Amino acid sequence: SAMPQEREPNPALSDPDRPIGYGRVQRKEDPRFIRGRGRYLDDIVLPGMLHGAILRSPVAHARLVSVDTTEALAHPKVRAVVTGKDLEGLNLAWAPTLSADVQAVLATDKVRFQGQEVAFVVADDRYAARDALELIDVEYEDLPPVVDARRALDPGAPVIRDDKEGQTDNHVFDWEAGDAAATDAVFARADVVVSEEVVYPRVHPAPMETCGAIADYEPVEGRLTLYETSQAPHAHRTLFAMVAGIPEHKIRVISPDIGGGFGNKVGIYPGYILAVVGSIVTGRPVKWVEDRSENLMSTSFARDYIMRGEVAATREGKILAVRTTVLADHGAFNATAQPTKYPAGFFSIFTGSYDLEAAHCSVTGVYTNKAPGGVAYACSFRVTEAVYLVERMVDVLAAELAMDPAELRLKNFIRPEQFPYRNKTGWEYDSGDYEPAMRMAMDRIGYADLRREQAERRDRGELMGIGVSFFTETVGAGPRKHMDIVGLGMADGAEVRVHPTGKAVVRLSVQTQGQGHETTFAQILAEELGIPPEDIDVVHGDTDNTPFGLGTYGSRSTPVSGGAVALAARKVKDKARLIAAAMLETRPEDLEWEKGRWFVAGDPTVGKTIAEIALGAHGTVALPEGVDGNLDAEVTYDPPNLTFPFGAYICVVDVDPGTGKVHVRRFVAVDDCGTRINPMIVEGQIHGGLADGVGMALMEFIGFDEQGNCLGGSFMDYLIPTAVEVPDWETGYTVTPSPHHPIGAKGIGESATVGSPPAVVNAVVDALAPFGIRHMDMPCTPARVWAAMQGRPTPP
Ligand code: MCN
Ligand code: CUN
Repeated sequence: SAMPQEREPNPALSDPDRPIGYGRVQRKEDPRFIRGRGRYLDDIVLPGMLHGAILRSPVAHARLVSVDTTEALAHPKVRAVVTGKDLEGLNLAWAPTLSADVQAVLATDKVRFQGQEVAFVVADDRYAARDALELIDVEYEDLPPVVDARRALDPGAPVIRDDKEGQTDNHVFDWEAGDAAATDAVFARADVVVSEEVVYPRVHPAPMETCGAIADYEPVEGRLTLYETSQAPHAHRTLFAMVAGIPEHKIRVISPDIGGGFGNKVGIYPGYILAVVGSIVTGRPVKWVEDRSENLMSTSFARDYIMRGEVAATREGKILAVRTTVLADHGAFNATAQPTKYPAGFFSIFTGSYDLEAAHCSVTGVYTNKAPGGVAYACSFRVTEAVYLVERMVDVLAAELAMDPAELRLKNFIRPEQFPYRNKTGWEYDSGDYEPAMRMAMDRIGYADLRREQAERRDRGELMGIGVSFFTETVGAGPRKHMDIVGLGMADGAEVRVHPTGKAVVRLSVQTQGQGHETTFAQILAEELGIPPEDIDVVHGDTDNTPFGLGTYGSRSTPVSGGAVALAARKVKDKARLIAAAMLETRPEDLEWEKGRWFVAGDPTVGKTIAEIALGAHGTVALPEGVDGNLDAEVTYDPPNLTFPFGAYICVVDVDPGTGKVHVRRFVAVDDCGTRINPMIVEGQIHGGLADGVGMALMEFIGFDEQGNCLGGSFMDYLIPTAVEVPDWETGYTVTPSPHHPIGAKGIGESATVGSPPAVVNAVVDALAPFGIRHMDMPCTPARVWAAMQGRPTPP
C-alpha cells in the first residue's frame, strides 16, 4: 500500500517538514502493470471486431496513377477496402492538421513521403488484412523527391504541395522573434563573435507501444466510441466532431493505459480516422494498430532543425547577444503540434539561462518528401532545439576564449534578484536560482579534479571529455489568452468528489502515458484535503467521465491540471468549512483548518474531519443557504504564465581513439522543478529523459537516402539506448518554487531530454579538442567520431 517512506522538506509550504501528500509514495498504478493487468489498446477486444491494415507508399514522391483493389476485395476474409477516391466522396480524403495545414488521410493525387497511407483494408483478422495489402495493385509515376531541406527552396525544386492553392514552392512559414536591429548593433561592436552550423537531426519518440485505435460506430444512435492511444482525448474528440461531422456529445474517446507517448500520441493519425471510416462502412468495430516500422516511418518524428548560431561576447567572456537563423524541415505536411501563435514552437527561448542585451531568431519552415510531424519526443515545443543550440554555442565560445565552459556559464547567468525575468524574445521566466544548481553539479562530479585528470590523460594520448550544460525549460502552456491549439485555449480541468464515506475521486483532463498521474494527482489532493492518497481514485482518459482540457504534452500536466486539482480541492475545503459550521452549530469564521479537519478555534477537540463533513453533506443536517448537499468541486485552470524549471548537467565521456566509440562514464544531473510532489517519480522522469539524451547524442537518427528512402525504419537501424549504454545516473536537486503555481510546482517531464543532449555532445567535442574539433553533429556514432578524428567528411 502507499505508505509514507520518506519525508522531505518542502519550502513551498509554510511548514517545511510537510511533503506533498506523503512525498515518495510508491506508484498506485504499478501493481497493475507489474502483474500484467495493464489494459493497453491492443488488449481490448470488442465483440465482432474487425482488423485494419494500411497500404503504404514504397516511394517518397510519385504521382498516383491508379489503385486497383479488385483482388484484395475478393480475398475471403476481407470486409472492405478503402482508397483515397472513396474518401474523396465522403469529403474525408484530407484532414486538417494541428498547424492549420491539411494532411492526406489516404493519397488521392500524389504520394509525398515513403510510408504515406494509400489504402486501408478491413478484414476478419490482422493477418488477412496484411495479406490483402499485397493484393492491391498501385501504379506510381515517380517524381524527383526533395530530401535535403537546404535544397527545398531552390528555384526549380519539385513542388511537393501542389494540392494547395497558390503554393508554388516548398515554403511553409517564416517566423521571427527578438529585435534584429538591436542584435545586429550589439554584434557590430562586440570583441568576439563565434558562429557555427548546428544540426539537430530527425529523431523519433519510439514509445514501446506503437499507435493504434479501435473505432466502434453504432449506427442506430449514431454514437462513436473511439479507443485511441491519445495524449489528448478531449482535444481529439472535438477535432473528430469537427472533421467527421459526428456531434460531439455522441463521441466518446477512451485512452486506455498507454505504453509511452513522448509526444508520439499527440496528433491524430490517418490510421485513427481510417478505423472510424472502417467501422462506419462495415458496421463492426475496427481495430488498427501500427507495427514498429510504420511507427518509425510515418508517425510524428522530432527535431530536424538546421541552425546557424552566433554569439557576441566581450573578450572577458560576457555574452552580449545571440542570433540564429533556422531551417526547419517539416516533412510533407505541416502537422506539428504547438500553440497556434508559435509556428516554431517555443524555440525563441533560445537565449537560455543567460542575461543578454539583445537576441534575434528567425525560422523558415520547408516541406520535404518526409513523414510529417515535427514536434514530439519530450520537446517542450522545440525548447529542445533551443537549449541544444545555445548550450553548444556557449561551448564554442568557451573554446574561442580558452575559458572553462562551466566558469563561462556562471559568469553569464540571470541572477536570482532579476526574477521574474523578461528575456529579449518576450518570455517571462517565473523564478530561478541558477548558480547553486551549477555549483552543486560541479561539486557532485568533482569538477576541478576531473579537469586535472583530463589534462593528465591527454598527456598520455587518452581522449576524455567533460561536458557541461545548463538549461531553462518552459512548460505548462497556456495561459489560454496567449496559447491555443486549433482555437482551443490551453487550459485544463479537474473535478473532485468526496464520497459520503470520505473517500474521493479526482477526474482529470490530462492523460498519463507512464508519468504516474494516478499517484501524483492523488498526492496533490491528499496534501490539500488530508485524505490519504490510497483513498483517492484518479480517473482520466475517458471523455465521458472527465472534464474538458487540452491534455498531456509540453510537461503541462502538473503546471496546469495540477493547479486545477489544488484549486478544486481548496473549493472543497471552503465548502467543507460551511458544512462543518452547520454541523457544529457555529460560525464558519470560528473554524480553523488543520490537515484533514476543521475545528473550533480555541477548542481544538471540537471539530469535524473531512470524512465526517462528507457524510454530513450527504446526511440530514440543515445546510446553509446556497450550499448543496455534496462535497464536490470543479475547476478549469487557466495558468497565468508558464513555469520555468531548470537544471545543471555534467557528463564525462571516454572516447576510444582507435574506434571512435564513446563511453559515457558519469552523468550528474541537478534539476529544479520547484515543489516536488513525488521525488521518486521526479527522479524516474529524469532518469528516462537522460537516457533519451544519451540516445539522441550518440545513436538515434532517422536518415534518408537520395531517393527519400527512410533509413531508420526499424530498431536494427534506429538505435535506442539500453541499460548497457547509459551510466548510473547521479541526481541532485534544488527547490525554487513557481511563484504563480498553486503548489509551487513546475513541470519536470521533459527537462532531462531537453538538457542532456548538449551535455553529452559537449563532452564528446571536449574529448576531441586535441584534434582541433570545435563542433560535431549528433549522433556521435563511432563512425562519425572516427571520421572527425581523421578530418574526413561526416558519414551518414
Ligand atoms: N511531478 C512531480 N513534481 C513536480 C513535477 C512533476 O512529482 N514538480 C510528477 C508529476 O506529478 C507527474 C510526473 O512528475 O506524475 C510528470 O509531470 P509533468 O512534468 O507535469 O509532465 P506531464 O505529466 O505533463 O508529462 C508529459 C511529459 C512529456 S511532454 C513527455 S514527452 C514525456 C514525459 O512527460 N513522456 C513520457 N515523461 C514520460 N514518462 C513516461 N514514463 N512516458 C512518457 O511517454
Ligand atoms: Cu513534445 S513531446 Mo511531450 O510534449 O508529449
